[in-house]
Amino acid sequence: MNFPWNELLFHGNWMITMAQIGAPFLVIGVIAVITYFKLWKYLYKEWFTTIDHKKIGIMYLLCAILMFVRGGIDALLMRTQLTIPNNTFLEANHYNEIFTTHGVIMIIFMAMPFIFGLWNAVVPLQIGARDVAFPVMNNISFWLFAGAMLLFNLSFIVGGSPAAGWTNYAPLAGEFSPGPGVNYYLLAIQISGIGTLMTGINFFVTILRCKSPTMKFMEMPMFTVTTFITALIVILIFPVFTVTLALMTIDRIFGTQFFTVANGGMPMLWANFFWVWGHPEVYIVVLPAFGIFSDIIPTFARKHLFGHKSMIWATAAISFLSFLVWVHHFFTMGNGALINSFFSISTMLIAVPTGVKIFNWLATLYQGRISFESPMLFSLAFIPTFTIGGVTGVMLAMASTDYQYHNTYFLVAHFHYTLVCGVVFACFAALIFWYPKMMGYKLNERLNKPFFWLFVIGFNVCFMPQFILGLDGMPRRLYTYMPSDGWFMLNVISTIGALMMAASVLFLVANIIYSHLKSPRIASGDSWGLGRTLEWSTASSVPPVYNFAIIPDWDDLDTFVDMKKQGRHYLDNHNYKDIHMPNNTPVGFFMGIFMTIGGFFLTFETIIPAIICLIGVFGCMIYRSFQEDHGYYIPASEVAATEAKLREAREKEREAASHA
Ligand code: HEM
Ligand SMILES: [Cu+2]
Repeated sequence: MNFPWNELLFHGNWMITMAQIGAPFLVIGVIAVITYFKLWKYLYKEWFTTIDHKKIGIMYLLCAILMFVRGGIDALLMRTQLTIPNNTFLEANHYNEIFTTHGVIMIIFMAMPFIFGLWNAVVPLQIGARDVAFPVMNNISFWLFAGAMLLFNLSFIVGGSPAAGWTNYAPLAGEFSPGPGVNYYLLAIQISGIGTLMTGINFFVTILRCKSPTMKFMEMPMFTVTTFITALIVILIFPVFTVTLALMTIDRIFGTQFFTVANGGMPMLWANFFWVWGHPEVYIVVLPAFGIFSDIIPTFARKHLFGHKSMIWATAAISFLSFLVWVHHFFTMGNGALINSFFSISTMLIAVPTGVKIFNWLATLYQGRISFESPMLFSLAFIPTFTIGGVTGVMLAMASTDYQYHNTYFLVAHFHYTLVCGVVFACFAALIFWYPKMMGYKLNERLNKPFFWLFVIGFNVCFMPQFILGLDGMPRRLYTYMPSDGWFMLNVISTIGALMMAASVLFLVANIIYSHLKSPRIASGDSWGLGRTLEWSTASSVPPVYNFAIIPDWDDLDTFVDMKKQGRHYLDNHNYKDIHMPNNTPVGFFMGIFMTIGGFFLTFETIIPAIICLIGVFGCMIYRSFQEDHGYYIPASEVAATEAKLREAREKEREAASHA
């Protein structure tokens, strides 16, 4: 085996050198802390091998928040570089690497795992299920994602990061990008993509097969509905990207010519394949975000969602149209007027169902008894800011005018208005909203408020000026500019906004630590006292392992609210039966390890060890196939004891509240 040792330690600038020196210490430090506190066994048994969707959800969210920080640091470095003209803080190639890793990390390793974490944490509970349909596969999905995340981040210190943009267009990403950088991109996204596909299948089947038998399809909570439709999008488009990534990988490693300029390759094929996946991909993160707002807004407006059915149809319409718009990403790349017109019109059509949603949210607020807890604040801030993203999207959808906007900061501002207001606001709102479901206590509202205001104001201060910069002709992916360009002031303002967002995240991190130490623990499952859906009907704030001792009924959207009003609860039914539960398993963890190490060797184009790792992956599958694992039963008596204890805790809490 001839491993390219010389490529491993590459010479970047001082930041990379520092990270190269620091990373081993960080790893040793983490290992030392875990060993010192004797946590290995606990972590392995309770977390790494877990098949409990609640725990897998938390692991996804932890990774997503970590990646938000990493992607955010990338963003801050870029904003620092662009603050003044002729800046030499980052040189050109390093800037290219940073916008590439920022884009990939934010979309693939932050937004998606954030959403999947929330699916895991919430969806089985919203449908009255005991777990997902395929709990072991769920664990495998997570470890493929986590391994891929590690692999991608390794590129920063070992071998060098990709620098061809998150879109990775050929031929730049092909023959013009030697070295391991683009291979990291291809293999990390490939590995996490396989996990994503499995997650899509898992949640599609879970919602079809595991929901409470009384729950009708058109009356599922909106987060579940959007999850269902999104899971279908995942199933339809991820195979496309799997193949596309594989074609580019064999182009680069084995010398095929699918996307090359010479020898009959077709670089435009990449652009088409990429966006056939890439446009629906952004809906994979934004549709569940719409679902989150559709659950939070009614809760804090104390009304049910206006136009529930139209919301479902609008979601379906958006997802259908999302497959028919991909060419709007390259109107300027020679498609001809007829094709551009088709995609121009199909893109604008998306504004119609999206508008339906906006009006539904507004109508839900109308005459509601609104209270302004921070999840609601994020939802309210979302409506107008996202509309700016939508309106500028329609502007970009006009092929003829897009010749002006294309690849300028106008586009950068537009997609951050959709991705940050749509997805990140929703993720934060959801994190705060469902935090007690995951952790058993709330995040401190007093610390949430500065977090909210700094983030939302900082966001607008950062990205509003970029619309103007774009109209003034500032191209995206530009590492510096001249004083005579006249872009100085607006860039300064933009950077100030980015700093405000960074400061806001410090409040979030501080809050997570503070609340862990100080927040009062909640006994009731209905942590906000306003819950409308089944996740709030559980016996305790963090549900017991089996979620529901008795599978709850769901006759219509107001079942839980009506029962609360009448002083009834399905928990009053004590007719317990034995509950069947699946066992933990190490296969996912080890498959993740094999895949990651294999991906690493393939990144450095060393085939034999990569094949050995692949055999390891198959070995795990074979091991699992022959393993006899029928799960285990929690006896009815044990369920009764647990439920009695939880009931007592709830009663104590209610009494304490009535005395207060
Ligand atoms: C929250 C604060 C954020 C800031 C300050 C920020 C800033 C930036 C900057 C400065 C660029 C480079 C623009 C250029 O040179 O062309 C960029 C690109 C990008 N950002 Fe962000 N961003 C943020 C959040 C996000 C989020 C949450 C996402 C996705 C969920 C995202 C996705 C992207 C993508 C896809 C690109 C394009 C990368 C490329 O050109 O290949 N960003 N962002
Ligand atoms: Cu698109």
